Amino acid sequence: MYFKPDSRDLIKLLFLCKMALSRISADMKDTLYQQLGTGKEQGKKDFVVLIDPDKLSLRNVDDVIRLSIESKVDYFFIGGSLIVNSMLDEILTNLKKACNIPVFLFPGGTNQISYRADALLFLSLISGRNPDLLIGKHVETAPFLKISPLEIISTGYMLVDGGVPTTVSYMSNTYPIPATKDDIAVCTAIAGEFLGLKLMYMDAGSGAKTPISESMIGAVSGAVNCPLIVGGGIRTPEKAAANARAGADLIVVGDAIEKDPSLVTEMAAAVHEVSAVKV
Ligand code: 1GP
Repeated sequence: MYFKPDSRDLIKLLFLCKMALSRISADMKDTLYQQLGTGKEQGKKDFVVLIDPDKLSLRNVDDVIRLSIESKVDYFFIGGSLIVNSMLDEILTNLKKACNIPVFLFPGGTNQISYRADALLFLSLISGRNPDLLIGKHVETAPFLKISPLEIISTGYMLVDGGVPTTVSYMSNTYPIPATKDDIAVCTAIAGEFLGLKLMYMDAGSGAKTPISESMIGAVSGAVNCPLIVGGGIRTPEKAAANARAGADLIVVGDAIEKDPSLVTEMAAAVHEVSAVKV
């Protein structure tokens, strides 16, 4: 007895082969975290546009997406300390339709999770002493994230005083690290890395009056091996570039771009200019 395939069997077989091949190629593709690690090793500097669905008007979202594609923005972060509208899914759908720039969720709360993004910054607020934001919310969301297609990246989140009380500081009920205390920032980052956190995010908070100093960025960057994200109150291409030169691997800007989307072009160019890898 032998098996004589008919055309339907062949189509089914081809379909199964295609599925298997796409699964293998997906497995072989670098994760976003591996991509960040390789970028850091090569001295690549990334520019990240932060989209806060509460703040950015839909008209501006389209401009920001178009300019980000043209300017070769490396990543989008999406989230906010207090999302009160329901635009998260809609903006993610628009982003994914328009381009293949990877999108990270930067959640300010457990309601800000969507499977339409690529990855999620699993934030532990290590500058604060609020147990809910160190481990509590993580336990609540863990079972959902475990079965999600999102790449989960554990991230030490360090709030640094930016000269004005920020929404994130108020909502998290924590004090930021004082702006001039580089040593506290360094010890916090080292402890976070010892705990196994894979990224560090130093944030002066959205709309900070004073962005994080280059001295603190340099000190933290010299003390940990993991990729370093810096954001909060960056308003000029010069400051974005200075942060990259000081040791930040990813520079995040939200507020200034919400006010003037055309800034994306200059900011991305300024950060990429510092990069050892030409973009
Ligand atoms: C805030 O780091 C981000 O969490 C970006 O800050 O909105 O001030 O650019 P801005």
